[in-house]
Amino acid sequence: MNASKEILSFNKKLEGENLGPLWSSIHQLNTIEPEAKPIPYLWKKELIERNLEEAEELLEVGAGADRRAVFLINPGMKDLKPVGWGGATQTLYAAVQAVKPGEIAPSHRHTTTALRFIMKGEGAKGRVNGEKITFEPGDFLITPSWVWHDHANEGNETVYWMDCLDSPFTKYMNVSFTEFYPEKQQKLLVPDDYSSTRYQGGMVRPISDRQPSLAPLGRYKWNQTKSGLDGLSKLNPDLFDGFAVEYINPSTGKDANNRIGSRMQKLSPGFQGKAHRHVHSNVYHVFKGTGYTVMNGVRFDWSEGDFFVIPSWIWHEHVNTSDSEEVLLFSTNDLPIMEAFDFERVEEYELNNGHQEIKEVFKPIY
Ligand code: GTQ
Repeated sequence: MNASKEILSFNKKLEGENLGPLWSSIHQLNTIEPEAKPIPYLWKKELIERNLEEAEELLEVGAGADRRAVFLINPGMKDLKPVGWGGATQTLYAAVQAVKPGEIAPSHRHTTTALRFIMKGEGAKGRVNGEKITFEPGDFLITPSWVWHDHANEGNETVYWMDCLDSPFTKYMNVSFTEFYPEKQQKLLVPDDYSSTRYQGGMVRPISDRQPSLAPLGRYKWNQTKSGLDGLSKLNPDLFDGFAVEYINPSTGKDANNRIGSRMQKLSPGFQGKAHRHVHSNVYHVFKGTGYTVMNGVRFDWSEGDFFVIPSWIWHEHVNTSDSEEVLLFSTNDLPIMEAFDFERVEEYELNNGHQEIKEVFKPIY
């Protein structure tokens, strides 16, 4: 609406009295489409590694620092305090954590929910909910809301993994509680790798789990995820995402982590995905391979170890640029939250046989 001088000064007076003029704000409140603060962005492996190495020199985990992790800040959220609400997207926090041999990241629990994808290094042992869990590259782990967790490196090399939490969401909802365990490491209550042993079959559940629980399984081994992908790869790929699987809670069939979705997807050599956009947002980690993702007409080139984000309602399509090597992408998403509130929508790109025109190439910081 074209506001007169009188209306504008009335608006100003209202705001001074902590009231809002709906006649001038209604179109910003009821937007035609989401107007996301986070933007499509990519972080190079080299940039993250260089800074983590510096942090490895600078601080010791367990003696001063609770965790050594460098998190991704979406440039569009930078003005939110503290430090962008730790947001890679509007709901998802993502980081790379490094634990050196002998270090123990002390036990705590929080309402914010978390998951990890192991990138590099052998010897990591996590304690989650009274269970000691061994994790290796390619493994996926969950530490759900309000469950004690601490991490140790009992090996000879630094271990690196991706953390993903829903902290921007819990921050926004103002529901972030944290508690510290009285000792550095929690007491073990069950045999080592207990939950993976119980769910070893993959397709059958212990009879006592007829009533579903939040986190019956703590760790998802890489070879089982790979086997799922290998099976799918004998069939036709999804036009947008290639061959993709989701990590699930084996007692409910829903997402492994109740508030964060997670996937592993394979793009066969030469795969050229079609474009679509959806309300849920994603954080991607390139586990293997090289390629690019076009987001709203900008090409983001990636290779092994890089991270990139697809915020809400951004056109995107993935391409594997190699004609011999496959691409493996690990990703997390806020689809469980979007679905819980009936927010999810998906739209396919109709023009140009489903492919965007590339107008620009993104230049990352190295
Ligand atoms: O390992 O518990 O990257 O609490 C951020 C918050 C990791 C963890 C993060 C956390 C953790």
